[in-house]
Amino acid sequence: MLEGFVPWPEEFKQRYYARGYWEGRSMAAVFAEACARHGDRIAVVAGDERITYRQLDERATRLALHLWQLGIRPLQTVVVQLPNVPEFLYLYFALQKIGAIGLMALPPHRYHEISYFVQLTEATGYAVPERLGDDDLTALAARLQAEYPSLRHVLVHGRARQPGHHSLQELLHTEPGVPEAVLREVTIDPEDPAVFLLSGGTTGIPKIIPRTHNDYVYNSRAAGAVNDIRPGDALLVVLPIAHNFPLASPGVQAFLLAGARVVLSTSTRAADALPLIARERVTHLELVPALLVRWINDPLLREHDLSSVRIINTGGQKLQEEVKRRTEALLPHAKVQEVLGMAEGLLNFVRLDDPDEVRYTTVGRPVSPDDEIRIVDDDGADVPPGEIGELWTRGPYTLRGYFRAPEHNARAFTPDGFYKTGDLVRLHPSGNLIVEGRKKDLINRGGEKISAEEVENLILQHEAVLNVACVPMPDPVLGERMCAYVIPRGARAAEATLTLEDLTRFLVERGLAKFKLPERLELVDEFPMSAFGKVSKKDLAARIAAQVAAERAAAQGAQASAP
Ligand code: OOB
Repeated sequence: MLEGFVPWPEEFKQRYYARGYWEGRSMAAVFAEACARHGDRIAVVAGDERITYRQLDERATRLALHLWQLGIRPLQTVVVQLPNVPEFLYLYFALQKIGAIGLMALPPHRYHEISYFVQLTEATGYAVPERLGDDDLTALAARLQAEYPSLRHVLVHGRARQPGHHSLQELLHTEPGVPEAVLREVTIDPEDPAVFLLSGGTTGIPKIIPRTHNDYVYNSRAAGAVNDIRPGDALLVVLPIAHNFPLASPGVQAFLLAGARVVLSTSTRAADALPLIARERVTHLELVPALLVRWINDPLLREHDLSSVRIINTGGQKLQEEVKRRTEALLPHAKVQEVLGMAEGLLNFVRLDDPDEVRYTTVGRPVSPDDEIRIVDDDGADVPPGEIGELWTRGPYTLRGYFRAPEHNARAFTPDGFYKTGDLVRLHPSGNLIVEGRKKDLINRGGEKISAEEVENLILQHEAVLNVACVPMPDPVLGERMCAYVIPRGARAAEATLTLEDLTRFLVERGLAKFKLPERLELVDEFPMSAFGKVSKKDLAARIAAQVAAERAAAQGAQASAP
């Protein structure tokens, strides 16, 4: 077994096999079977390229042989940092065929994060595009190779210009020097990690989440089962493909298992994505709220025929009820289906046949009958039904520990294996969950805790507000006060007229306790985003802290120089 991987205890393994959640097969075997079954159907669409299931499997096999020839072996890690291109998929499945582990880095990661991943996993390979934005990633790869001798192989999407780097496209066009028979000799234990995902935590460097062959296949089967995926359907992959949501929840994996199509988009712009949806008759979207809000506010929405879209999954952050209703008014053929998911495992989906009121106000319920859930108070005691507590979970596809992180694991898991999500939830009478915020998404105003989410929900009801994020700002007296960042509705931030006084009046009229009033309003045109596209409160808090410090320094300077 891989050193640093935390397995499920034996009794749980037995239960998950006995109930059929775990198939005891490698991902390679499961996807090879799907490719054989759906042979000439289209699996992947990328630009003008259409790739059949057979071609997908052939190309992955060819690449697998090259990787083997290079010397990559089972349970070695290859950091994969590629955009939404077919080569991502060839490589993803190629790594599985040789039992190697792809670590799913996101496009914005740079030296700080990647060096940590390489060091911790002793990665032997790193796959990059030639360029990402303004950055030359092959130069970053070369630097990492100089620092980490384990990193022997760099695979480039594009031209390989450094000695020892290999172009993925060239490998795909070259006959490998080893016979296909070597792949039959590769032994893979389905209880081993198949993929390393990254935690979506908004503090610190992401942690590494091992997903095993058994659990990650089940993850997609269970998510697929509640998403009404039919053979002619098509999923738009517009979020970064390396993230659990578009990759496997239900994502690429469930769509390929169903013999459906995945349509790759390298752009999130409405001008690019909307015509693609229309052209490919896309049936399923997976979006973060910020992206959905952008698209439904774009005048282009009315110019394209989007009537093929039946299901819009949103996840990653809370989607406001009002946005769900507006989306369905604009796209009457579609249902919005929210998901509370996490790379660590647990997936909650609203069910398509839940009553509208439940669909609009909850984030759904677990997809597996053996997902165990507890909602607990600060002492770890279960709260009465309907009350707010932290969500703890364990189950057949939820990790038992981050990779090589024993100290963190001691805090993030209970002794009996529940993962402490940090999410504050409560049980709706329907049995679905409602997210009430993050355990640490609090502003500590002189000891009084203010839930950012609670205040945000009220501010969102103001007609001049399109979106809001409340963050702590440092204060010499109270420790923290609350600052509200607002994106105004219908006006650029520079022209908007909303003031803190307006907002305060509005909140007081709604009966908000005085100590929960925001004490500063910042109007902005957009929010900084995390690597995956979630609003980054960490960056907003840093921004206001820097601003407050600068203002204080300026004020002191002015005082010192006053006559
Ligand atoms: C997804 O995964 P991660 O790992 O990037 O982030 C997980 C965290 C959750 O613990 C929760 O704090 C937040 O993101 N979250 C939501 C949410 N969905 C995720 N918070 C409120 N409402 C929601 N609907 O974000 C992810 C993984 C698979 C599918 C979908 C999302």
